[in-house]
Amino acid sequence: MSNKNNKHLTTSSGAPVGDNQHSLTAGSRGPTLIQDVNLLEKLAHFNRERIPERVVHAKGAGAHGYFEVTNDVSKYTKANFLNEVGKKTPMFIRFSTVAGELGSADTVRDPRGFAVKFYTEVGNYDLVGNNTPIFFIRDAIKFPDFIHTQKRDPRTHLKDPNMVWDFWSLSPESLHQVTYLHGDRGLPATLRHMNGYGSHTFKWVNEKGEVFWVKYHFISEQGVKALDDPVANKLAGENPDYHTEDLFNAIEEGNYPAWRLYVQIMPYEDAKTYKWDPFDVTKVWSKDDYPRIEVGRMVLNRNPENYFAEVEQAAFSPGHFVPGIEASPDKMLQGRLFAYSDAHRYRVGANHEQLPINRPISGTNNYQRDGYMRADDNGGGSVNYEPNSYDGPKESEEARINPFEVTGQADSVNYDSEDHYTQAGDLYRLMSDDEKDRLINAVVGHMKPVKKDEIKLRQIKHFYKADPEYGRRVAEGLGLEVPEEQEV
Ligand code: HDE
Repeated sequence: MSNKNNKHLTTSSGAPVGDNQHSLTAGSRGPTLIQDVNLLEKLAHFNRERIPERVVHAKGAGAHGYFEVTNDVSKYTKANFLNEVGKKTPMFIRFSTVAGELGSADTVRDPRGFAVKFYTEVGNYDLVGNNTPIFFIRDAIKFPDFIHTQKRDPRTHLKDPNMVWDFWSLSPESLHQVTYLHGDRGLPATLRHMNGYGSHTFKWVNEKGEVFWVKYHFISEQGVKALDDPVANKLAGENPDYHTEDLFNAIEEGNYPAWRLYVQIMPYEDAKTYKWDPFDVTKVWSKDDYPRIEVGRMVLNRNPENYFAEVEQAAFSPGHFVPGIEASPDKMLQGRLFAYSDAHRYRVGANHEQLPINRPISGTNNYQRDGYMRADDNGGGSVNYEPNSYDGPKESEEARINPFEVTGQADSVNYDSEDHYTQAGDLYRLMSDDEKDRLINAVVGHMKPVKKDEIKLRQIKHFYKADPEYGRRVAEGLGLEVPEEQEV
């Protein structure tokens, strides 16, 4: 009796199961027998079904699709998957909220993760971004503290706006993203109606070794639409999986969502003189200075067959580069280069990249061996060290990173500029009147429960410095005066 192509129920060791409805007992009313190994296995495996949820971005939805090159950008990068118009690369995306736990609601005010894995012919390239082009902080060392304020109060186990606004009011670099978050982009109508951004500056290197700085923009072909607070709050209660369901149904019905990928390209030397530090992820580059150039089109056309296997186990890392794409000195990006694979080794295991969803279609060839859950042949009898005289895999010249100058002293230093107000004010002034109304309502609603006026006043000062109207309207909403204008 082979289990191959018939429907015999088996244990996880492949043995056929005699009875899956009744535990084995001594007599009809006797105690259960420990030799009922199917019972023991089922209960024991059930206890181990959950793996640790992501410490951030725990709630998410994923989809498969393809990326097609629509414009030749080979003069900027030698990246293989971008080197021919019409070239298609399979990809997988995972959208997510940031602060909520695995079972939390989709329609909360929060940035949305926008993590793309390109299964290229020379390894996986992961672009792990958000639906905002910027971030709250600009040094990785502040991230655990920032996330603590986004999660639950250690005593009450409740979300606490006191922590959130205390941290933001003492970290003025957050003002731009705080404004973005409380505007319409913080409440996307669906995952299909939002843009995605790499956020950081990355480095592109072409065949000649010329280097360019680049920022990625995924522009939704569905357009950008937002929910307003009352609708979002109602949905959070009635259908906490509203975005997940919408994405799944759209793809199931053949209504494939698509995004156009553009890049902003900055010549290497411009970084030294540009008016904004191009490696400060709380700031954008003006599109007037560096217009967007089209690269390709991403289409999502296949739902996961199994959520846990494909979405829960997906492991993205900003450190998954391919030749032609490299890191910039952005301190947040640098910190992320360690954090993601470290998180996956903890959450999914040392060999998480052997799981089907993470496995590169280009295969792997290295001297790494053993470790938990080795799911391949572990290199068989092949040589497991280098250098060796046994024709083991060798380095590839084109994968060497492009050497670059470093200057200055080793030190813990701040960025050059503390102007966190110009770009936040520009964003405020770009908003229509009704979006400004929604923004002020969202900020006031979020700040109202904060107990200490000191925190509120400190934050109002930041809003005021971005735009006096912004500050005044928030102060009014909170029944406070803008601190003495000359103080600001
Ligand atoms: Fe993340 N982030 N992050 N993040 N992040 C994670 O990786 C981290 C940051 C983002 O769908 C974690 O697997 C640090 C910026 C997305 O699986 C973790 C810093 C941006 C996802 C982690 C940041 C992101 C994550 C949590 C400060 C947008 C979900 C578990 C330097 C550009 C990916 C995990 C998915 C997930 C660390 C900041 C986006 C802990 C240290 C900035 C989309 O590794």
